[in-house]
Amino acid sequence: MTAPATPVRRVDALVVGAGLSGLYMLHRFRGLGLDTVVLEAGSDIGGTWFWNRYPGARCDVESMEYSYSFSPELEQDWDWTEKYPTQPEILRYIHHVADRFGLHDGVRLETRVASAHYRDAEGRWTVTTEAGDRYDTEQLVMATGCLSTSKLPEIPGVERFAGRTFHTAHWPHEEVDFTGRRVAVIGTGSSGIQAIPLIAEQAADLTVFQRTANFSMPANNAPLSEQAQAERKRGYREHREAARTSGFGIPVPEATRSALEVDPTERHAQYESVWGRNLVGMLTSYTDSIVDPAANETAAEFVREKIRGIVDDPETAETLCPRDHPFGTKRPCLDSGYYATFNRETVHLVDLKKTPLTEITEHGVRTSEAEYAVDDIVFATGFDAMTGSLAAIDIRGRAGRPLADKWADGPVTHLGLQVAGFPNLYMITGPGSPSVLSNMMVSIEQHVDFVADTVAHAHTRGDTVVESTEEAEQGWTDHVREVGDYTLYPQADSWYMGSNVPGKPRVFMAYIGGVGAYRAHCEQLAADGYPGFAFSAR
Ligand code: NA7
Repeated sequence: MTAPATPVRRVDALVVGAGLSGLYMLHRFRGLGLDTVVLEAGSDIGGTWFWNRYPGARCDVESMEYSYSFSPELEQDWDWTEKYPTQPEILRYIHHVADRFGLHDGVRLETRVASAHYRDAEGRWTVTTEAGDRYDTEQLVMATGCLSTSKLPEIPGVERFAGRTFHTAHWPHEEVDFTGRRVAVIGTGSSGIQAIPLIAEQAADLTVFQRTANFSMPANNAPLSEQAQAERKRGYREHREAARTSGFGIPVPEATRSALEVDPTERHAQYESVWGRNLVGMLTSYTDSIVDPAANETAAEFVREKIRGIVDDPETAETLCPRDHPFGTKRPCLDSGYYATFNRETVHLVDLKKTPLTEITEHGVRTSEAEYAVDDIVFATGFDAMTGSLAAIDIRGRAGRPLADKWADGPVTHLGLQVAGFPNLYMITGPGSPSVLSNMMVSIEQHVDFVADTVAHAHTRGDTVVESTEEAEQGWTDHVREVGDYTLYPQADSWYMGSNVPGKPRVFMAYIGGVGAYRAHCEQLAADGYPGFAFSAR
């Protein structure tokens, strides 16, 4: 006797991921009357903010900017407590939103999607979970996040280590105590830079293994005063509009001059005025900050001076000074006491550029020069960014073509939203959209709204299938590359370029044309009847 096949559940729309984008997509699709299910691998909603619970985990966009704008009542009712929100506070906010808009019952937790196959004849997708459940859906939205598939260092021995290991992106739910322990942290991106000062407060001894020195600016985080909050709330609508039309999704004054045409004293004063206040301002102080190496170097050297001013030991300070990539071309960080942590006697820095990691041993971490005995290892080694979570699912479009095959040389997309040959498949903040080069909330809402509006438009026409054309996709992919090549971004070995994952094609995966220009382009397409999209009925 064969086991009966799992019944297929037929829905209008299936969303993968219950983070900030998946939940808003659910809300919008329900508003269109679509029977929608969200499948979420985690045991609770929240996406990035569910998983990344390491000490010091905090958003480096201000809380009053990093929040939904779709509901004026929501933004008036919710009170943030700090300038930059902690992970627990963002998670509480996400739960508040899910409660308020009745979203919980649309989400199936602990459900990881294994495959999604398009059925040409019917114009529908079959989605199968790892547990073997099957869904038949017209619309399929990948709200899988840009930074959700974590990576470990590519060195042998992790399983051999006798002590405790942690990855910042899979932190335990219970508190981890490092008191009295010898700890290694590998990785100095945003996660490492946020966690290191707090781990150092507890650990008996902390060794930081740095492959690339990063640029970081003090967050100067503080409680949000009632007055500041009330003031923003009074002008919230205008502020949101300014964010939507800005470059990075955070309103800043527009630069008018080259960094090289102002005298050094004035330039220094300008950097001082944004230092510790506005990270985007450091990138946008001058028209050529991110396109001209000499202009960029003025900002880079300003940060190095700050590092030398904080770190007592000159050799350690030099090791912490980034020199191998232009300022801003790897994600610059915000910190709370990161550089000063290296003034503690119990904290040591190992430069992996000089002495590379070779293996994890039973007792600790070995480099080409020495073995460091530790009790705990914290991997702050980042993610297979932008494409990792899509690659983890067996996605097949028309004629059974795998997405992996289509993207063998790097992602090609139309607007970072769709892929030709994969009808009705949408990505929220996918590669080729402003995504990680913007305030994610602004980009998420724009993408979700565009998807909902496009689906509604198709249905109004009596169509059920929307697919980007090959020409539109090629045109957009070329445009993303051209705009990227105009900047210094491709010069860095960054996760924006896929360089942190061995074997990944080296392609600049985000759109740096700005969220305002991107939004205007999308709105124009919609106003013109969606050129570059083919509509049909099944
Ligand atoms: P990141 O920014 O990718 O940082 C990962 C860090 O781990 C970075 O310093 C890496 O060095 C380092 N790393 C990665 N692999 C290795 C190996 N094999 N050996 C040594 N060091 C390694 O991830 P985060 O989690 O910190 O932050 C991700 C984003 O989340 C952040 O940008 C914000 O947008 C929020 P590398 O620089 O690759 O030389």
